[in-house]
Amino acid sequence: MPKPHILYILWSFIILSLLRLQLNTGRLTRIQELETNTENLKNENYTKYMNPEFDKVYINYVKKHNKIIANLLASSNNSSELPKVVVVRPDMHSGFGNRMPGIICGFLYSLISDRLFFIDGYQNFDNYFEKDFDHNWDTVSYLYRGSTAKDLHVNETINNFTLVTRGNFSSEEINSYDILRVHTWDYVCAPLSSNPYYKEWFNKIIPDYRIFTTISLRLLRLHPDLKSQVEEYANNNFSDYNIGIHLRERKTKNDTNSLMIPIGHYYEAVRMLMLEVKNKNVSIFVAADTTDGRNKLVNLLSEEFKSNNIYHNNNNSVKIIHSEDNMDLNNTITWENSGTEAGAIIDLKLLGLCDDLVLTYASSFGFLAAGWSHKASRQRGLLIINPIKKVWTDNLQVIDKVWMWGAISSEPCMYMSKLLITNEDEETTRIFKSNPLWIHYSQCHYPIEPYKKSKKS
Ligand SMILES: Nc1nc2c(ncn2[C@@H]2O[C@H](COP(=O)(O)OP(=O)(O)OP(=O)(O)O)[C@@H](O)[C@H]2O)c(=O)[nH]1
Ligand SMILES: [Mg+2]
Repeated sequence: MPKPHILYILWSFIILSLLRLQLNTGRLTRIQELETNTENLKNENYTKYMNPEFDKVYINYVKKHNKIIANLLASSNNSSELPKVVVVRPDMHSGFGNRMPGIICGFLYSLISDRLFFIDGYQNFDNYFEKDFDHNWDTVSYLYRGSTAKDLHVNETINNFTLVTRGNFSSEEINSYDILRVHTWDYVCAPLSSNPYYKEWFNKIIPDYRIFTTISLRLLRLHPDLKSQVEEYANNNFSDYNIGIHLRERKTKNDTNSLMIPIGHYYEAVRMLMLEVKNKNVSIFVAADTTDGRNKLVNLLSEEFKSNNIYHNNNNSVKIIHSEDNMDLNNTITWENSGTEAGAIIDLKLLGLCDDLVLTYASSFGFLAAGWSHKASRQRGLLIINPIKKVWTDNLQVIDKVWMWGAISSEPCMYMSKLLITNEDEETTRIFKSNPLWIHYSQCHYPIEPYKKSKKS
């Protein structure tokens, strides 16, 4: 039989080991949590975009959502009262640039109106994003069959801009609806940050007005499989300094979308940027919607930085890179666009990791890349090339109407802001313009000429 003091030593050893194990497990969980929260992408320390005030709001929302839904679905629940909700129905046939803005708007509406947030009809969402709470409308929609609903946005047909810009989402009228619905391609919620009812909230929670970035980095976290592909690509291909280009050629050929962005203009923008880059290893990352267009641009750039390098005095090494090789495949989800969903989302994230971005107003894809990024707070203005109308001429040598815009923010534009300014009453327009970003929000290609509704008094 061991002596009592040996037993004591043995017992202390077991207790200490258990304590160490618990400490380590605790630390591991915390590290894992941190990693998921900050997206451990290349140059994490530089690219971290943290907003602790919003994080608190988000974490509380997640807890609230999970608790309410668990109660609602519990077999013991016999209350007939349903939680009020915001439901976003993204247009799956359009691309990421047209799907994500509405999702971010819907979540913002749900936060300020104290409603639960759901997404309706996003096939395979879980393959691309990581979820903190179940926002699939299918989970609860059967309970809402007899419920009252109000459409806040239905593309260009219905847009309640007076409500968004200066209305109260907690009013009796709005509260009388169980469901607020959002169906849009646009970043239509931008004027909410002008709304006097919510000014204080924004000033406290998202004071820099990077609303899209703040929300998207929490709500639309990349799926770990895709995240590791992005990390691997960036680790193997990105350099000290990265310029991202988004080339968009394949626009549909109707009146409003008959837009052309000359490849040469992207090249000119990069030449301008490179004037300021010195003593660096540079990567120029080209994301494009066609293989042909991408190859043309890659060739132009390669030629520039090989034999005819006017920047050799700047002592840079330059390599031109791209990721997506499936642009000749048919995307079965989006109409008219090619490539794969995974390829597009990887291109989006990689663009977002770049130090400088050259984009075009012809595409919301690039704007999304700029906003959906930890680098959003560091990027100097995006360089945005205005598309030109195809009918003008195909001969780029005679084009003299060229616009380029260095944007002040990484927020997406709101193409319907021009409609708001043209059609809403004076007070709504005045309040919208109290927003420091109103000019930025209003710089979009579409509609080029805002159509006029009969003006309200
Ligand atoms: N992989 C990849 N896919 C792209 C790229 N550009 C466009 N696409 C594909 O084309 C789709 C374009 O749709 P959006 O993202 O909505 O962009 P948009 O140019 O505003 O499109 P519209 O508003 O419909 O004219 C994307 O979702 C992708 O599927 C690119 O650079 N890389
Ligand atoms: Mg678009």
